[in-house]
Amino acid sequence: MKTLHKTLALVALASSSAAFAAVDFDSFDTDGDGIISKTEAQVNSQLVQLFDQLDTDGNGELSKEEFSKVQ
Ligand SMILES: [Ca+2]
Ligand SMILES: [Ca+2]
Repeated sequence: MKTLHKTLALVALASSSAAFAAVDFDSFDTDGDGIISKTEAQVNSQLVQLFDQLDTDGNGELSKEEFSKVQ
């Protein structure tokens, strides 16, 4: 029973974080150009705080690859 609960918890965690990753980039990228601009990031204060850290090439925009480091 204990093991089953552990497994279920892991499955729930894995599927929810996958859903988060799949949904979020596109929901932030409101103009659909494949990158998140600083303006688009404003909707999430956490993302605003992380923005400069995530923007590893320093071009002021987050690519899908840069954004994927959020997880
Ligand atoms: Ca965009
Ligand atoms: Ca960048």
